[in-house]
This record gives sequence, structure tokens and C-alpha cells, in this order.
Amino acid sequence: MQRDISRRRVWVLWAVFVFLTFLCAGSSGSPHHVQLPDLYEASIAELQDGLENGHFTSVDLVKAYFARIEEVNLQGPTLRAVIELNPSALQQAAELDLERRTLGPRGPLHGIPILLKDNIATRASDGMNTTAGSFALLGSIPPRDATVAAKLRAAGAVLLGKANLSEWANFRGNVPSGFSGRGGQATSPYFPLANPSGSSSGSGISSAIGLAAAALGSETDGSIISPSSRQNLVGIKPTVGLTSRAGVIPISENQDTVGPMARSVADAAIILTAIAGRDPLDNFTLAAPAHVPDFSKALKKNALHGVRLGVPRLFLSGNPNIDSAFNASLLTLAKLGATIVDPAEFPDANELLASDNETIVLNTDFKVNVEEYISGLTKVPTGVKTLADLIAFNIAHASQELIPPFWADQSQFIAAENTTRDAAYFAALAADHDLGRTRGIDATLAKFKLDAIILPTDGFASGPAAVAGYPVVTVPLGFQPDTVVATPARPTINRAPGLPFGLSFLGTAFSEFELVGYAFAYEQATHTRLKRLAFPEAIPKTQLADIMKK
Ligand SMILES: *[C@@H]1O[C@H](CO)[C@@H](O)[C@H](O)[C@H]1NC(C)=O
Ligand SMILES: *[C@@H]1O[C@H](CO)[C@@H](O)[C@H](O)[C@H]1NC(C)=O
Ligand SMILES: *[C@@H]1O[C@H](CO)[C@@H](O)[C@H](O)[C@H]1NC(C)=O
Ligand SMILES: *[C@@H]1O[C@H](CO)[C@@H](O)[C@H](O)[C@H]1NC(C)=O
Ligand SMILES: *[C@@H]1O[C@H](CO)[C@@H](O)[C@H](O)[C@H]1NC(C)=O
Ligand SMILES: CC(=O)N[C@H]1CO[C@H](CO)[C@@H](O)[C@@H]1O
Repeated sequence: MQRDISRRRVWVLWAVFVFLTFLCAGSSGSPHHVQLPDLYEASIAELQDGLENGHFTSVDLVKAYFARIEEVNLQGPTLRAVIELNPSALQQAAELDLERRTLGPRGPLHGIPILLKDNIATRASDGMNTTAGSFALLGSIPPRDATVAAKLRAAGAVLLGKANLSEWANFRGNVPSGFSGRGGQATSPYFPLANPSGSSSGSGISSAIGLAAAALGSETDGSIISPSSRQNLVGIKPTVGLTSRAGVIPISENQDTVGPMARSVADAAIILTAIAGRDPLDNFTLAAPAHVPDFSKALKKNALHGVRLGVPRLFLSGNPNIDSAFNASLLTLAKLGATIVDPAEFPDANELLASDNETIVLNTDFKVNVEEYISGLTKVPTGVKTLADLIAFNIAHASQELIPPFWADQSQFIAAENTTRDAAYFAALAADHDLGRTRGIDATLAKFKLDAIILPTDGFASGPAAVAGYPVVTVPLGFQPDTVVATPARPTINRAPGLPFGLSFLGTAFSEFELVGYAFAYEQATHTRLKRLAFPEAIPKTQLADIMKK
């Protein structure tokens, strides 16, 4: 009897063994045989596919990204891209993994880790701070998630942490891009100690080398597209009003906008679709179309067929390497079916270049809008209420905030302090809209019958779109050649071999769907991004397989 049972057990075990061997041999779905995505470049679609097929979990992804951040943030090349990790991220990833198993995925962002610029508020229960990089807001409690953060969360994304930035989105004073008191000096992963540009510096660095699937940045004038260009990324600066600024530490209600910084147009389109839309907490969004399109539907390789693109030569960068790559891109765009109108100058280009009305608008808006943001906080442990308080805070905490020789300035705060919304302010705002929209982008589109305007992102691409509040999409265009001699580090390097630069598509209000299509067609025809990688020490080694072995 005994013997019979054990014999039967051996037989059953044998059958199970044979069955499993057969299964493994016949299926590529086993974790031991699948090709896990390389996190340096993994697309959101690849990550979603791996999650959906059970090749790895969102918990694995969060652990892998945490380990990658650890490798390069304060160690190795000390890129200082990330200020804080979300202490609740692993728990949230586990819940999203369970939800996937029981109910299925919410959509393309389910379980995907995304970093937020440190001016985008997150609910206190997560345990993260929202400070624009300043100690003045450390421990402050926002009433709720910023609307864009809430929308990412609702789409199933894991908010991985907060990215470093130029403090106060570069509105404190004359300070190198990528520095904040809390995060220190961020640098580019494309050349040791290189200027990462800003102000969404950490979002750009993190997205470029796979410290997250992608990141959100914000732009007032150049702060998404410039670090995207410098970090070899796709950046979308949406029309002011397409994405809500509620819960985002502001510079200017007239110019601020939140958008994705990602490794591909497809990834950026997925994120923009999730964060766009009207919001009762930000009345500028009421100007946006009621219906948000699925920007992924714009991803067509033939999107440039029959499209007219204009080149406002007066706004070019003046850098010969960038301008020659830009000139070459015109041939590519023409091959893709576009008609290039070159030159297509803004009718009042010189007036726009000379105008300094933007300074009046931003200085005045900053004082009003930042005080509004602070007054909406539930708790501010440092007690700051006004811009005057922030200036005094910096002086009282100079060793953390006003650090010589490079980071001591707060002249922008001081200039903004002495402003009011007077007649001169409203005249300056009207002049910006007139010069940027009516006599600017819209006049140029109409005069040359254009669908969009193209420019190297480095140069004057952000300016007209900034004062108009109009959209820009940047995609990788090229790299500074190896013959470029690196300039000295003060404390960052402004010119160096291998530094990436981008190509910008500008359009009228709410033309993102079209611009995304043009950018996608160009990206798919060129695949510039992987033609040059970050410098070796800046490429994190940890991959999903290392996490899953443990
Ligand atoms: C947020 O700041 C507080 C100090 O006010 C600190 O104790 C806490 O660790 C910070 N949160 C994170 C996630 O770093
Ligand atoms: C938003 O509301 C403020 C007052 O609450 C008003 O001054 C402003 O004009 C409104 N803006 C838009 C775009 O509706
Ligand atoms: C780019 O093309 C323009 C117009 O054809 C030309 O004037 C300019 O010299 C070119 N720039 C470079 C750097 O090749
Ligand atoms: C504002 O724009 C108007 C119209 O172009 C111009 O006359 C004025 O000089 C500008 N002001 C500043 C401060 O640039
Ligand atoms: C501050 O504003 C006052 C009144 O408008 C003006 O007289 C003064 O020159 C301004 N100070 C600075 C530093 O701009
Ligand atoms: C996540 C992380 O590494 N955060 C660090 C960012 O930089 C500051 C200043 O060096 C550190 O205190 C944080 O720990």
C-alpha cells in the first residue's frame, strides 16, 4: 500500500515535470525566456506590454527605477536629477498590480512610474514635499494633488518622485540652470558637468537616461522645450489652458503650462492625453476645446504629406552646428512630403525681438500668483506668506539658498517684489498678445499659408510661443560634434561635444494634435535619439532582471 502510493506519487510528479518542460519549451511567455525591456529606452507601450503579460510587475519597475536613481543621483556622476522619492510608490505599485490582476488595466499608463517636477503638488498622504526646490516651502501641505498629478494617478500612473529644477522655475535670480537649494546643482548626462538647461532640468535628465518612464515639466518661456532639447528628448509645451496649472507653483497665469518630457513622441502623446482637459480650478482651461483628443491618434508616419512649414530665419540660433543640422532637416521634411517656405519671417520680427513686455508681465504675475499659491496651502511651517517673506527667508537661510559664488542671486525676486497690476501691466500683456499672437504666430501662419513654423529649439523658438501662450513640440535633431571644445565649468559647462539639440514645431492655439503628428513623422524618419548615448558613467546599470533575481 505504502509502496503503491509512493509509486503513484512518482508517476504524478513525472507527469507534472514532463508537462512543465513541454510548457516552457513551447511558450515564450515564461519570465525566464522573455526579453525584458532595456530601461534606458523602454517605451511606455513596451512597459505596458510587459506588465500585461506578467513578465514583470509595477513593483519591479518602481524598484528598478529607484535603484537607477540611486546609482547616478548622488553617486557616480552625481547628476542631482531627483529631489525626493515617493515613500508611497511601492505600496501604490502593489495596489495597481493587484488591480490589474483582478480588474485589468485602466489604460496605457496603468502601473507606469512617472516623475514630477518639484513645482507640481502631490497630496500630503503620499509623504512628498512640493517646494519648487526651495527650503521656504519644505514641509508645506497642499490642499490636494495638482490637477495634472491627480489625472496621472487616475490613469493608473505611479508618481515616482519629485525632479530637481532651476529653483522657482528659474524665477529667483541669475542662477545657473538646474540649481535649487534643496536639490543642489543638476548636470546633464550627455557630458560631465554640462549645463542641463532648465528650468525642468531634473525632469529632462531623468527621462533621458531612464530614471522613470517619463516626466512632467512646466514651461513659462522655454522650460520644457529647452531642457528637452539639451537632454535629447521629445517635449510638449501645450497651449496655455490645455493642461491645468491648479496646484502647480506658478510664475505666471498668462504663460505657465504643464507638459510631458519623454523619450518618444508616442510616450509624450500618451501622457498629454492623460493630463489635458478643462479644470474648474484653473479658469484658463475653459478656453480649451471641451473635448480632449487622443493625441496617440495623431501618430501617423505620413502626417507631413502636403503640410506647409515656414522658417523664420531671423530667429535662428546662430550656432553653426545647430543651423547646419537644421538646414539638413529641411531636406528630410521635404522628402516626407512637406513644403518648406524659407524664409518665412514674422512680419514684425524685429519688434518682437526688441520687446521686453514679457518681463513686466512675468514680474507682476509672479508676485500675485505665487502669493495666491502660498495662501492656498493648508500649512506652511516656515511661515512665509508673501514674496517679501521669501526674500527675507533666503537672506536668513543664505547658507542653504544664496550660496556664493554661483548661486547667491535673488534679483528676480527683488524686481518682482516692486510690482502691481497697474495700467502699464495691462498694456504690456496686451502688447504681448498682439505681438505674439495677432501680429506674430497667427500673422505668419496666415501670410505664408503655413500649417506650422519650424525652428531649432535652441534660439528664439520659445519666445514667440511664450508670450502668445501657444504650443511647441520639440524632437531630437542632432548633437554637437566631437570637434567642439568644452568651455570651462562655471559651475556647469555651456558648450561641449555630444550635447544634444532639438527641432521645434510651433503652431496656433490648441494645434497640438497636428504638431504631434508632424513631430512623429520626422522622428520616425530620423530616429536621432539613439545616435548618441549619455556618457557611460551616467547610464545606470540596474535593469529589471537585476531586481527580479533578488
Ligand atoms: C519632506 O520634508 C520633510 C521635512 O519637512 C521631511 O521630513 C520628509 O522626509 C520629506 N519627504 C521626503 C519624501 O523626503
Ligand atoms: C479667471 O478668473 C479671474 C478672476 O477669478 C479673472 O480675473 C480672469 O480674467 C479669468 N480668466 C479667464 C481666462 O477666464
Ligand atoms: C543654412 O541655410 C541658409 C539658407 O539656405 C544659409 O543661408 C545658411 O548659411 C545655412 N547655414 C549653415 C550653417 O549651413
Ligand atoms: C511693449 O510693446 C510695445 C509694442 O511693440 C512697444 O512699443 C513697447 O516698447 C514694449 N515695451 C517694452 C518694455 O518692451
Ligand atoms: C519701486 O517702485 C516705486 C514706485 O513705483 C519706484 O519709484 C521705485 O523706483 C521702484 N524701485 C525699484 C528698485 O525698482
Ligand atoms: C532622492 C535623492 O537622492 N534625494 C537627494 C537630493 O539631493 C539632496 C541634496 O543633496 C539630498 O538631501 C536628497 O537626499
